[in-house]
Amino acid sequence: MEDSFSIENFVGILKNKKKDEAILYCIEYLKSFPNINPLNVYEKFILPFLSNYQCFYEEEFCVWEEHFISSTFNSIIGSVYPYLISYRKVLLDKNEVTLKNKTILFACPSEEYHELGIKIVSDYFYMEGFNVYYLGANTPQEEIFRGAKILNVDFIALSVSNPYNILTLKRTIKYLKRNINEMNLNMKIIVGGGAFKNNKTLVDEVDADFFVDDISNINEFSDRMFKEG
Ligand code: B12
Repeated sequence: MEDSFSIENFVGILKNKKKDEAILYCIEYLKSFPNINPLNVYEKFILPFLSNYQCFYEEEFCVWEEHFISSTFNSIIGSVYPYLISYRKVLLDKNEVTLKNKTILFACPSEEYHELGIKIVSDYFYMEGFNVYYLGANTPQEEIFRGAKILNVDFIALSVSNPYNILTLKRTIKYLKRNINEMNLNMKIIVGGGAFKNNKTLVDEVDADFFVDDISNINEFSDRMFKEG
């Protein structure tokens, strides 16, 4: 079947603020191509949209519009999830993916409100066969640790987009590592997010165990985590 779904159409729909239409566009795409990995919705529409996004109006920034787009994307991501569940089952049945028996908790530290990237990343790890728990934006360090301990996770994955939050990330990792060591737990910390994009030296500064800069590296990285984790 010919693919008539395009990023240009999708951008046009959002420019006109048609939330329902944008959600249905993505769902129609999945229904039209039932054999594709539903993560394609992210790669074909959401990621290219966000990486090129600039305010549709004359002002340099329009935060209200960023909020509108984010809430629309949260609905799309939620609508795609049942498709991910079914498709992962197909991949498992065909032995194209194996259950990793490893658990990852995903969160953004305090004051970090950019959560779309890490939500998307958590879905990629889910499709790689990991157990995932997604806590979302602005999560206090004490709650990240409490959740990680109760859920007995192997990895804590943290995301920071706003460079101002690097200091908080650093403090959070210090707190987590202290508690992990004191309780003799076996948990590793992964970091990623836009704040590292133009300054990779920050990775050493925050003292995480792993850094992944893009979803294109998740497949290779998840194999490594599975073996070394
Ligand atoms: C949407 C958005 C928002 C939304 C976020 C809503 C939400 N629920 O997430 C809202 C409106 C809340 C917001 C607020 C702000 N934002 Co804002 N926002 C954006 C925007 C448009 C898109 C961000 C995004 O989702 N990108 C797409 C995702 C997929 O990319 P990503 O997060 O980098 O994730 C990828 C990788 O980094 C990686 N990854 C990410 N996390 C992790 C974690 C792990 C463990 C791993 C393995 C990988 C990984 O995988 C992802 C896929 O490849 C960008 C501009 C842009 N065009 O990018 C600005 C942007 C990030 N915001 C910015 C700013 C300044 C702010 C505000 C301070 C002011 C404002 N504009 O309101 C506040 C700060 C809030 C806070 N304290 O955190 C700046 C950041 C500053 C900078 N110098 O880089 C940007 C770059 C805009 C700009 N050009 O100035 N924002």
